[in-house]
Amino acid sequence: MSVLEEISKLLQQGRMPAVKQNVTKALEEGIPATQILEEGLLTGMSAVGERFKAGKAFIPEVMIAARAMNAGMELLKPLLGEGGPETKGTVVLGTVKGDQHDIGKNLVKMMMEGKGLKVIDLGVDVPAARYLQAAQEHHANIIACSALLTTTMNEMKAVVELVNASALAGHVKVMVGGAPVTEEFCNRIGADRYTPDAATAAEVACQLCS
Ligand code: B1M
Repeated sequence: MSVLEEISKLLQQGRMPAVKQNVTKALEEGIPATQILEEGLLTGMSAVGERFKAGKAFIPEVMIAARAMNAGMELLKPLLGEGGPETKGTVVLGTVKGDQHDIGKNLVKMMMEGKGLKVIDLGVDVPAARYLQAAQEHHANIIACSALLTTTMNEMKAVVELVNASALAGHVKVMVGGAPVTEEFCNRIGADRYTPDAATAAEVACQLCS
């Protein structure tokens, strides 16, 4: 098994120290950082995402794998620099105003980063105007809103309305998700895409950015 396959396998097992060791080994073998990222770390994280989507992996496994990916990424970051891979796109992500739930939102972030997207995480309790401000500041392709409460999901409508009334209309897509959110709700408020889980959100975000 090549060192890149080893990294992918160890990441799927959530073995952070071993992932770090093998990333270092791969660098010592002269493998470019971008290749280690794409064929080792991101390949491993994609596989975890697929298993999660199929109900064959669970939240703790995803989080442990993401921790291993982040540890590997830390070693590569200084080498990726300007010659590094173009990010596939930029996503501004947050849990909407009034809502403190962030476990699902954090999973979405991990899956998106695992797909090579740059994620600007605004955290929880994010007012509509803040998404817009961040999207402008970071030239984002997507605003992604998570909500877990029926009382807060309407804040997503405010996000869509603000985007539509701004210069970002037509340029920035709005994605919505979270337990009470449905396809029907997404269509009703005029958001661009609803996705039911974090892995699908990451896939759709990549499609929207391409
Ligand atoms: Co609260 N809570 N909670 N809670 N909580 C729920 C959501 C609730 C369903 C429990 C219940 O009554 N059965 C209920 C909501 C009812 C409703 O409105 N329909 C509820 C309530 C009422 C409350 C409080 C109001 C309770 C109170 O204080 N009286 C309060 C609100 C605080 C606030 O936000 N202002 C509250 C507080 C909390 C805690 C702080 C204690 C804690 C949150 C901790 C944290 O997030 N850091 C908490 C928790 C943990 C839950 C439950 C138990 C679990 C939620 C969770 O993390 N699930 C939840 C009951 C339940 O769901 N069983 C509940 C795991 C997570 C991975 O799933 O976030 O759905 P989820 O994410 C999924 C998908 O939805 C999707 O991807 C993930 C899977 O891949 N997804 C997206 C999420 N965001 C997405 C975005 C996308 C795409 C997909 O695109 C952008």
